[in-house]
This record gives sequence, C-alpha cells and structure tokens, in this order.
Amino acid sequence: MAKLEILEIPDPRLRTVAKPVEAFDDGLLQLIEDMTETMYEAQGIGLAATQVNVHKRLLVLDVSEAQDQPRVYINPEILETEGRETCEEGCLSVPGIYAEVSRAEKITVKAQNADGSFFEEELDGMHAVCLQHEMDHLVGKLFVDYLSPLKRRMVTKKLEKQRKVSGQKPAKALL
Ligand code: GNR
Ligand code: NI
Repeated sequence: MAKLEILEIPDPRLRTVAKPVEAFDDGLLQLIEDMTETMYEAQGIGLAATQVNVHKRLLVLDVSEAQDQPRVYINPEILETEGRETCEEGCLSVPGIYAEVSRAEKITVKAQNADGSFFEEELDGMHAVCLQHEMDHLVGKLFVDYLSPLKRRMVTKKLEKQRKVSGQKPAKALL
C-alpha cells in the first residue's frame, strides 16, 4: 500500500484527458488500492486517477457514513440522467474552496469492475454528485469551472492568498 500525492490547482496536469483502462492486471489492482488509501487518508469521499497524476479512466469513491464501502468505477459512462440538483462541493485538488454546483440529480452509469466485468447502476444523492465530480476530473474539468466569472475570480484570489500564508495548510476535510 502506498499513499499517493494529490495534484492541486493550478497544476496543468489536472487538465489532462484520461485514456480508457485496457489492462485489467495486478498493476491496476495496486493502483486501486493506493487510490483508495489516499482517498481515506485525505478524508475525501472520492478520488479520480487524474488527481494522482495517472491519466486513465478510473475513480474510487466511498459515500458511506462509516467510510467502509469503497467502490471503484473503471471506464465509467453515464447512460441517462434525470433532474437537476444543487450541492455544495469541495475538491481535494482545490483545497479550502467550497461552492454550489448544479448537476443531474439521478444518473444511470455503466462501468467496469477491477476484473473487467461490466455493471450498470442507478445513482442519486451524494453518490450521483460524487460520481459526476470524479468523471469531470477524468476529462480535465474541475468544479470551479462551473462558477460564474465573478465567483471564479473570488476563488482565484482566495487560492493566491492561501498560498502566500506560508506554512499554513488549508482545510482538507471535504465531507
Ligand atoms: O471529498 C470530496 N467531497 C466532495 C463533496 C461534495 C462534492 C464532491 C466531493 S468530491 C471530494 C473529493 C474529490 O476532490 N474528489 O475528486
Ligand atoms: Ni475533486
């Protein structure tokens, strides 16, 4: 097991578009383990491979209260969406920033398991929010991209300020 480094804005590598996973091998199992450990240590509810500088289409998430139900989605695709809902989001790659984002309320997702087998699921609530947030990472998109120009400027200023305050790490608990 190894904890991986999480890239933070404005790192340009966060803008990389990930490629499909093709090899369902031991290397993939190790990556899933490492990403899951990294997510739990960072107190996140999800983590996309892009955030740990691996540009493959996979993500892990655990939206359970006890943080004991890790899930992995490989080569995820959204087949159907229904409704809209707004939720306050945060991101391990955009530390200390929280903002309301509107997304589909319910989604039907198709993805692969670690062994390559396909599954389909209907998701809603935080599970749907998190999956859409992680899938955005896989195409180089961050939640702050959805904000109005004014709000984005405020976010940029706050991030600059955070970086100037030397030795002070921004809040990392994003639940
Ligand atoms: O830990 C996280 N919490 C969160 C809260 C609301 C909406 C999305 C998220 S995902 C985030 C972890 C993360 O950055 N995943 O990419
Ligand atoms: Ni994120």
